Amino acid sequence: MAIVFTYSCNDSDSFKNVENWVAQARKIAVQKPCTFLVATKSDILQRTVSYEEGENLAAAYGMKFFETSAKEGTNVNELFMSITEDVLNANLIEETGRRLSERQLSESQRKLEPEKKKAPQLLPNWFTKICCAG
Ligand SMILES: Nc1nc2c(ncn2[C@@H]2O[C@H](COP(=O)(O)OP(=O)(O)OP(=O)(O)O)[C@@H](O)[C@H]2O)c(=O)[nH]1
Ligand SMILES: [Mg+2]
Repeated sequence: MAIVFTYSCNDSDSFKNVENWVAQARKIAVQKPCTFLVATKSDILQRTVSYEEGENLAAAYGMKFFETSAKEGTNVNELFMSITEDVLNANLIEETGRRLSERQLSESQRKLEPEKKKAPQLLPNWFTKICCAG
């Protein structure tokens, strides 16, 4: 799962709102998501949120940070590649963990179960009867 939090470089209110979105997301996320902080409209010169402010907030939340521009196409592909990569890796780690714990569980269950297999018979019945009788 991935969650992308966005704000506009020219809208300080949208930047301040990120905190609220993060709080909302924490309430509803069922698993640990891959999280991204994305600034939009990075081409605008009259910006009110600096690159450093965005970068610092992302670091504080442990998110990856991208400044993008839909107008100029800046970092759009990079963002989607990063999301795809992180989600695939997270799925792989989760799947591997699940398989490992399944294997460990079945191994520990096998140890708890009494030995069901009959011990191999080394000597035929007629031989034991004759030799061990009386
Ligand atoms: N300069 C610039 N303008 C953009 C960009 N993306 C969208 N806009 C403009 O922003 C206005 C709103 O467009 P939307 O498609 O709603 O884009 P948005 O990212 O949701 O932006 P807001 O609605 O303004 O928060 C339009 O006038 C778009 O042309 C961008 O990357 N750079
Ligand atoms: Mg819009």
